[in-house]
Amino acid sequence: MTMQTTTAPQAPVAPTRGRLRPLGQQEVRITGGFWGDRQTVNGRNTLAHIESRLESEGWLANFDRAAAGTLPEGRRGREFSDSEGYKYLEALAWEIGRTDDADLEARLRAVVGRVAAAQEADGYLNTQFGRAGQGARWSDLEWGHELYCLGHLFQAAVARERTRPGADDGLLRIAVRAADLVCAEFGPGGRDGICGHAEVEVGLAELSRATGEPRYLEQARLFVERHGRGTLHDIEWGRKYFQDDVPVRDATALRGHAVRANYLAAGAADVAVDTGDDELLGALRGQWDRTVARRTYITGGQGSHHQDEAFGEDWELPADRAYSETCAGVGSIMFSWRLLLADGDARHADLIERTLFNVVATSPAPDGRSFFYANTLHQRVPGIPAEPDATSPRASSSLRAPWFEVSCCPPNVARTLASLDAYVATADDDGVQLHQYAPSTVRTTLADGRVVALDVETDYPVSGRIRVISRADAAPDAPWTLTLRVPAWAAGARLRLLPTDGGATEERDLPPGAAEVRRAFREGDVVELDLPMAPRVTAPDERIDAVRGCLVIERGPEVFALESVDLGPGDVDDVAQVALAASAEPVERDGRVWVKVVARGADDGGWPYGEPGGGPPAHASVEVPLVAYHDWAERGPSTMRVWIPAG
Ligand code: FUB
Ligand code: ZN
Repeated sequence: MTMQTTTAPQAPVAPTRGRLRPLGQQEVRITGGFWGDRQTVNGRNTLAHIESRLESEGWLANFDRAAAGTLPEGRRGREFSDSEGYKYLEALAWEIGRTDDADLEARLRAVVGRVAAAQEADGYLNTQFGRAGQGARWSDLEWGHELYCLGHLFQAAVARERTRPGADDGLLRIAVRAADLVCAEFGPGGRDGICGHAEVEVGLAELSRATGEPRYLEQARLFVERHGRGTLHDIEWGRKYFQDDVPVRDATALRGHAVRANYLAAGAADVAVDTGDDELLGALRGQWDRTVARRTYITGGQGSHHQDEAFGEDWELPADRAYSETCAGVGSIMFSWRLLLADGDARHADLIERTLFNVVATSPAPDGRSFFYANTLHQRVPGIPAEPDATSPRASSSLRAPWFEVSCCPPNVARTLASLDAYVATADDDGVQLHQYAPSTVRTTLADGRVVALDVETDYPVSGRIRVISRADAAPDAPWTLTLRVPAWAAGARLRLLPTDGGATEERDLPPGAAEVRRAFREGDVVELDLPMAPRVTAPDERIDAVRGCLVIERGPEVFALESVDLGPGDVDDVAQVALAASAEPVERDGRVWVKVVARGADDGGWPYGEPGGGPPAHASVEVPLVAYHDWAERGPSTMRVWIPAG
């Protein structure tokens, strides 16, 4: 902990202390490429799509009914539907910060006005509870989601305040009034309870940072500390579903519902950092380590159980039953980002990259109007396309769907993409760190006044060449340090320094981790990073029983999959019939990754067990193209597998 934040960055997370200082939208901009394209689609299509579904489902109208005093009659949606409106507001706030779009500004103000009208005189805000004919306020902490919804409201208000400080739309005022009520109800001497779905913790902690109100941080701390004391009822999946089984500081891994677990860990990290609770922070680091080592899919996805949307036990990572909810990926990024800011450890940025490319990027269709909720790693039967106007039952859609009865994932993707600039780079007292590679600009001033201006040019992950160009002269006696993340998969990375004054080029090999270049950068100096992008074969730890004997092809940060639309036509049209050929070195050709596979006919034997090495005879090997996992299911219904049996 070396640094005190001075001015709030336009970023979702602004800890008061930490190894790294986040840089916000005013200092870092993604200017195009893989992520820039997705941000554009998000801003142009996804936000409008979300609003139109919030309207057609009646979830925004719930606020109008609350204001008119007619609830509960006509209330639509699940008990947590208010939160989707708040996540939408958060996404709008970041997108307005990014683009200054007048139409989005008007939409945000209109929705905020409807939310404001629904707030009660004492600050209470929820359309599902508290009126005649509804459950009493705070009467169902296990499932009611009242505090969860407010956590999302607080994050939306923080996004607005950080991007448009002092805006007169009233969103921050709504949040503060609700937060004051939460502190009065659940503070010292109040109700000794927690929400069955963590989220209020992370919202309160950030609202405290944004407003300077210490009571909100203290309330977040109380909620974190109350977990694990069994204040919630036991349920069929046990209290670990709510993380109410073990105190946060005593837990050794994330467990239970995967979104809840990650949101709680993120909030606990905020509390630990801002209160100087190193014991708690240490416990969270340990939980992150074990969760990543034993409970995370190769995509970065988390959650192996459909029934309770939960983590499995260590090594329980079945590909065909992967739940890997998109929201759990977002939550994992939230948790990892907070540890990265606290510690500066590149492993946290590695997981963020893996999860961004293989969970967050996988969820939305290219047009940004349909989404994966669960992200299976093995589709055994072709999915059924959802009707454009359909509302799919939660996660049961096997293809992307435009909306869900539980539609937490689409607005979660939207707010993540709209705020993504803030996850690219950070600063410390001696320089700037690049964590994610995208065409981008970085302009910031270090604590002592040294100016850093960088342009990042890259087509990553198409190639692994990243060029960082200095756009400012440092005084000769004022060097600073540029730190570049070398991902753990990037064995053989090389760095080249090309000084603008024609001085000698320096070149060196880089081990994975953080690579530093320290110098008095001159305008025009170039640092070139070359990450090896040849496709590679990855094997699982043998303790992951479900995929023992299978391999994955990866290339850079992207996981690849075999999709049936790339097989056949012929008698081999299903990924179940295919194994990697013994000499399955992947190659790259025509912009695609290819592997040799051997296929077996579809005929069954009478009994699928027998001598080791038996089974139906294999055909001659053929070469097939793979698809980046984030692009699968874009060419019609198909079967798909990420883990392919080794032949
Ligand atoms: O309970 C609110 C959200 O709905 C959760 O985060 C998701 O897993 C889904 O169940
Ligand atoms: Zn979700």
